[in-house]
Amino acid sequence: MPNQTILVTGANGEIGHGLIQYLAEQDGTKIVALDLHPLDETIQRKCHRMVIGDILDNGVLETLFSAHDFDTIFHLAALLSTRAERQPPLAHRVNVDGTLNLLEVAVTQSRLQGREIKFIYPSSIAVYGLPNLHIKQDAGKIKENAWTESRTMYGINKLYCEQLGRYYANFYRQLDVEVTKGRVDFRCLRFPGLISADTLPTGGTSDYAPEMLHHAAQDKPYACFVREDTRIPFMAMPDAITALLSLDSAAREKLSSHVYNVGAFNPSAGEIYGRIRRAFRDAAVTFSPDAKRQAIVDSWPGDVDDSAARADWGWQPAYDFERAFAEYLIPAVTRRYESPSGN
Ligand code: AKB
Repeated sequence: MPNQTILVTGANGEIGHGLIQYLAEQDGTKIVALDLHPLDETIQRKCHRMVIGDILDNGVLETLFSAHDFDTIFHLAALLSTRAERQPPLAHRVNVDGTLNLLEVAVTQSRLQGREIKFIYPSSIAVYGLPNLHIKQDAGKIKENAWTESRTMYGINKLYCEQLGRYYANFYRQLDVEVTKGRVDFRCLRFPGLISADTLPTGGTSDYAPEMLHHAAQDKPYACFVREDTRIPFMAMPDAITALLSLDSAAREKLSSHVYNVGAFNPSAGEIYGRIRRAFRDAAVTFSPDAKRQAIVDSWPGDVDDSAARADWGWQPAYDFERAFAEYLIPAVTRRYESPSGN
């Protein structure tokens, strides 16, 4: 995607870090980063512009969109599932109102200029809600339109925003007398839990996997807040970035949906611990489930059916469970904590 102007919201978050590192290597790409907090030095210097501001502040968004003609928006800003459960109205404001604000400025810009703006939106396995463990086990790989009765504020926010995106892409102001050219090309991925060697997530409920790894690499004990047999899908961060970029560059006529599952591997918490212990022999993990967070993870699928993504735009993760740990996570996390700055 050479010579594009790209907006990344929530730029300082986990996905933002990985995405900006990659985008910065593309010739001529101008990255405009928006976050509530100043960006880490490592990614700040890769951006054309950094704006410290809130997606809930229409003034900030209007100023941003009057200064730049965006080709693509990666809307990553969100409050994750555990945090959202603690502050539901705030989660609704950030996750839903924030997304609506961005869709609105995006569609306004696209209509004024008579062109399309791509809107890439990470959703989550949190949109699913399996009622109990028996059903979860029997359900196997879940398709996009099954079991979407989430029990979390975050999952419900994401599910609704998927629908908002579909509306903005296809039906926005459908009663207007004049048909205005220009639209939002909304494309969404439902991510599993993500594991990065460079950053730790904050406020999620799949955080036990990355937390276990980062604690072990620092020789710190870790009390895992879910049972050993807990199973949900995960993905290594490089594959998450690949998924976003592949969906972004897919030809629109190939896309049969606005929303796609993407999967990679689905180990139990005990299997994750076993793999970590092969690399860090002294890793000290105890399992002390927190019943409430456990119930959330138990309601998420054990695996997802991502055949639509594979068929439509060639989704294929590079990292399975073994390769993710052997070739990416263990070496990178070891380097990270060996270096004096911890970076
Ligand atoms: C969370 O735990 O909230 C996120 C997610 C599964 O979307 N990592």
